[in-house]
Amino acid sequence: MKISKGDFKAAIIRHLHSTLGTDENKANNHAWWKATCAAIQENVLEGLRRTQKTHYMNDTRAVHYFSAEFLMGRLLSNNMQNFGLYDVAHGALKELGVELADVLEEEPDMALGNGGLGRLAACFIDSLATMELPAIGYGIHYEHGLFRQEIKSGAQIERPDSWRDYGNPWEICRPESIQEVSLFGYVETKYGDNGGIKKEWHPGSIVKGVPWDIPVVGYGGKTVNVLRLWQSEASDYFNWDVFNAGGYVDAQRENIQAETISKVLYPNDETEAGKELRLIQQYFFCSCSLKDIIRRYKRAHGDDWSRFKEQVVIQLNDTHPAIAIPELMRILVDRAELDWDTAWDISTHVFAYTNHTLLPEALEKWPARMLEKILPRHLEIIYEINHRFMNEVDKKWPGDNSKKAKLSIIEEGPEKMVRMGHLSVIGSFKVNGVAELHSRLVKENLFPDFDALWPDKLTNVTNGITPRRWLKACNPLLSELVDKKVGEDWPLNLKKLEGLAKHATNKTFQKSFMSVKQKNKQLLADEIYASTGIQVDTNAIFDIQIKRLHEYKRQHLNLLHIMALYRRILENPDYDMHPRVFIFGAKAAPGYKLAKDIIFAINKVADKVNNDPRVGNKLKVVFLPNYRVSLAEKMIPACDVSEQISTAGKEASGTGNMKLALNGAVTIGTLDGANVEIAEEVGEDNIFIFGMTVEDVNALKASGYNPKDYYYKDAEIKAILDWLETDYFTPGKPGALVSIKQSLLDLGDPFFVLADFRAYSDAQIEVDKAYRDKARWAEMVIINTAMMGKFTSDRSIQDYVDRVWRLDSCAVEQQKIR
Ligand code: GL7
Repeated sequence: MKISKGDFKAAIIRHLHSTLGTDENKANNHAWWKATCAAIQENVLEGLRRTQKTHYMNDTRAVHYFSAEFLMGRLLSNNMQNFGLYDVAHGALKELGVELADVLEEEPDMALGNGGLGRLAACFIDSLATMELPAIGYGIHYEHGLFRQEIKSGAQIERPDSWRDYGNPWEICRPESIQEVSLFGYVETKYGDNGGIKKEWHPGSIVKGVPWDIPVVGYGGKTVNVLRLWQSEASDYFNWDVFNAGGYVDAQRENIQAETISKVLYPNDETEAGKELRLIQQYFFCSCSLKDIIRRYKRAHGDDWSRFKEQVVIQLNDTHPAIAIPELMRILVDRAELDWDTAWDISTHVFAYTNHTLLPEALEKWPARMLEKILPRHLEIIYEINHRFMNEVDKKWPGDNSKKAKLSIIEEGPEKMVRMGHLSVIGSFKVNGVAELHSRLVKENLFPDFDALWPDKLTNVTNGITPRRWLKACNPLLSELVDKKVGEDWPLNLKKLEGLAKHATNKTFQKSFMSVKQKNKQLLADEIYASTGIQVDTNAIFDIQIKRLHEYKRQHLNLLHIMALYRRILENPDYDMHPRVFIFGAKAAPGYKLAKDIIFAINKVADKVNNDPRVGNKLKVVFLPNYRVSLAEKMIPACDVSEQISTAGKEASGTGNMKLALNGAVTIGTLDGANVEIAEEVGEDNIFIFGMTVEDVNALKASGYNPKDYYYKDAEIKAILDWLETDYFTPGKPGALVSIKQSLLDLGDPFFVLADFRAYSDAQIEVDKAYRDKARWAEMVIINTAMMGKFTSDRSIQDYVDRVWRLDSCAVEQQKIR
């Protein structure tokens, strides 16, 4: 039963009155937002109850997605879409004199993640619910998510994010499912009468994990799964037991402030934080989650562990939750008193691990000393896992000590380190990379010996994105057009978009498609003006690079090219190019100096270019502050050219590349990550591929790369880099931008920016040419949208189901929509 506009209106008013204690005359947009959420939440909770009951009755096997990050963004519009209530809500609010668009803007983003890895987790739980798969997301209920970025005089300033300061209407606290987590202390070895030994961990500190559930509504509103996030609190009876049992003063000293554990998200992307608190965060949420899974399992199976591996699969989203492996072993061996082999058999049939990066600085390693202090029993278990594994290595490569050293979980050196990647591979039954190229490099370069040892363990699952958020919700105009051409079920079957391809050369359809793009560009232009005061021409090419700021992503390659264009215009006022607006969105890790310098440089170059009358409208540069999911939703539909220009071999997959192409942008990119597969899908005529391949990069590295060769041979490169040293862009402050030049010349240009510059610049000339041919461009754009079917996260999830999880969907009785 569909809810009517009248009923929905009544529900909103009812919540204004009795949930919020206000009324129609007093309510501001925030109150309307909360009341609308509450009205939708009625449906959400009914769906949740039905889903949980169905899963319980059917005793379903479920996947448990362990992730330190879930970058959810806003939920109201998504939940309305998924229940098919968007138009109803829009109409109901209109009759109340309220604009839905304004109401939606009230919702703070749930930014409990850094970038692609966290957003992938959010897309995956959307697909899991949509595909009616029994699944739970497990993570951390950070009080502060990723910092809010302000730009002051061109520089990034970090401000705290407070996403739930005024209450979050979606989350439900579940005090009935609180867990206790132990930390610190020591391990006692007890000798039994029969000669057996037993280990007992006497923790030095205990904290409480309080679960908050965020319902995850599948498209169609049938299955509502949950994302369960743990918040840390001081334990009630805290250390009395510990204190009395051990009687030692250290218990107090070791006690960290319990609340700090879930206080903040580490703002680093692709770098290992390497901090004690970070390890505690990881252990905290893994321990709570495992105990939660076991509690649920025991409700159905009591102490019979034999079916555990049939019921439970746990996906480790990168190594951040890898400590769950020894934690499950500890619970099974020390608590449930299973023998080691039985416990290991269960464990290694439960865990699977996704690798998201090859960057060495992101591969987690913990000092053994730190583990010993925080999790003394887990370190012992890791040693035991490693000892047995080394025996296995010895069987395969007898007497080969260098193999052992290479494969060991323990890295010997001045400081003994525990390699969490190795632990994850050894403790999992499947390991996957996130795009074809990346998975090949995982096999060939990162874990070749593991691949030799277990040839079936390493596999690929190419990433995907949810088309519900990343086309249907964020681009209503294009969605409507697509509906008319291919029918309305493409959000569930994205391959249907291929039906657009046959219209790609149709003039009328080209016109409609490009008119949608033009309208979306106007909306973004308004947003740009509102947030930066910069006026941009919507007839210009909108060229967008949105992603975390990192040298390997090469925003500075983009910047050097912008400077080159600027210089060409100054040298030749008639320089022939179609007007272009370069738009950036990016946050830099607060401690990443060069990344912050690049943001500063972009803003300084923007100031100059945008205010130089000699340039006119030909060139504009915009840095939109505080890039986040909700801003991405506004930028992506308006993009003409998508910048995916990482050094080949460095971007594991990328997912922004998929979102932009889906919304009718043409990619300029390297053969890296999922760009390779995007190129396969759209065909080489509909993408601008440039620059070195992974093999080229390796060859150049081997032959000895010297960036100065490019500096001295290419006059334009030299002029641009020298320009950075003057005070042209920073009047009165010469040298303010010099760190970029230094990184490229004196520090060896580790990401081959100069080596790829000319190829990039040439490719941009091709882009310019193609755009000026309106018919050709429209065709390219349409083909891009048409051929993105592969990149729905539903396909990724189906690959996980087939290759990793062996999971069945479970139909939940269709709820009444109230
Ligand atoms: C990342 C990769 O860098 C990115 O290419 C990939 O798309 C994403 C999801 O698989 O994972 N790995 C990583 O450590 N971060 C990523 O975004 C932070």
